[in-house]
Amino acid sequence: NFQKPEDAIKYRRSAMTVMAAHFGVLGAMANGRVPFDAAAASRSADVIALVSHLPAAGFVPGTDKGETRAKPEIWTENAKFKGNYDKMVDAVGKLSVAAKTGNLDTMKAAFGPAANTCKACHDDFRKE
Ligand code: ASC
Repeated sequence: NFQKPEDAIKYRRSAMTVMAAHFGVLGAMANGRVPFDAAAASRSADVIALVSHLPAAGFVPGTDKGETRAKPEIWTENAKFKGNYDKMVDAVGKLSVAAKTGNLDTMKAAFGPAANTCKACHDDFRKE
């Protein structure tokens, strides 16, 4: 799938960068920094839900060196990593459903749990 280890690293990081940008859009609405825009929230949540499936393919063995903060535990505790990952995909799927209601409080209620799944995996599997 990838020619070189750095290609896999770049791929997964790029996907997570896209996710973070759209989490930023939703976060700004959730904390009131920008007015709630239901259509924009729905689009951002859809991007996150779609792109959430992509980083997994980039975590190929032997890609814990170079431009990455990936911990070796991703591979030595791979079942735990996959469990965290699946919780993230599930939570951002729920976030996209919530964002489509057009109700800010509903989106906010799903945003916190989704962000927590990002944080949980970073705490366990990402170096400072
Ligand atoms: C983001 C981002 C993360 C998560 C995390 C949630 O927007 O870049 O890593 O949300 O901060 O706590």
